[in-house]
Amino acid sequence: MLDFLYQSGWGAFTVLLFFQIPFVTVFLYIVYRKSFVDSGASDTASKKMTRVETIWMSGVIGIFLLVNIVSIPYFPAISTSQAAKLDKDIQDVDVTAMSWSYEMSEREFVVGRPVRFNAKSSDTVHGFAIYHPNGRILFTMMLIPGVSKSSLIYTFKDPGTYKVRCLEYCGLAHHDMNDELVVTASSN
Ligand SMILES: [Cu+2]
Repeated sequence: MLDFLYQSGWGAFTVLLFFQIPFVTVFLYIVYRKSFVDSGASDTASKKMTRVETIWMSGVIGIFLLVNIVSIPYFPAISTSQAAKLDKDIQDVDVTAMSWSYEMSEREFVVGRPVRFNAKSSDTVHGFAIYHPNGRILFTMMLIPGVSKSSLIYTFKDPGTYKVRCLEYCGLAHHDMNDELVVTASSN
C-alpha cells in the first residue's frame, strides 16, 4: 500500500520532506531567535529580518529544494522502478555475497541492456558496489542477511572491466572481497 512512497518521484519527495521537517523547524527557530545567546541585561530586542536576509534565505531554501527535487530520479529505488516499467529486455543476475566473495549467476553484460542485480547476503552484512573502469563508483547495495533480495537495475553505458567491491566492513578479509564484471559493446 505504501509502495508509491519508494516507487514514484512524488512518493520519494514526500518522504524527503517528512524527514526534513525537524531540521527545517530548528533552522527556522534559530533564524527567528537570531541567536542561542540570551540577550540578558542588554535586553536587545530581537530584530525582524531585513529584506536582504529574507531574499537570501528564500534563495537558500529554494536551491535546497530544487537540488533535492532534481535528484529524485537518481534515487536507486526510483530509477529501478522506472527502468522496470520500460518495455526493455532486462537481464536478471542473482548475486549472493558471503565472507569473502561473491557468487554471481552472470559476469558478462552488454552495453545498453538493463541488468537487474538481485542481491542477498548469506552470512553477514556485505556490500555490493560496482566501479566503472575509470574508477568511479556507479552504485553500492547494502546486503543484510535474513532480508529478502534487494534489486537494482543498472544499464551499463561503456564496455570494459568493472570492479566489484564490498563497501561494508565484514571481517578479516573484507579488503580482499572483490570481483570483476565484463561489459562488451552491444552486437547491433
Ligand atoms: Cu566487506
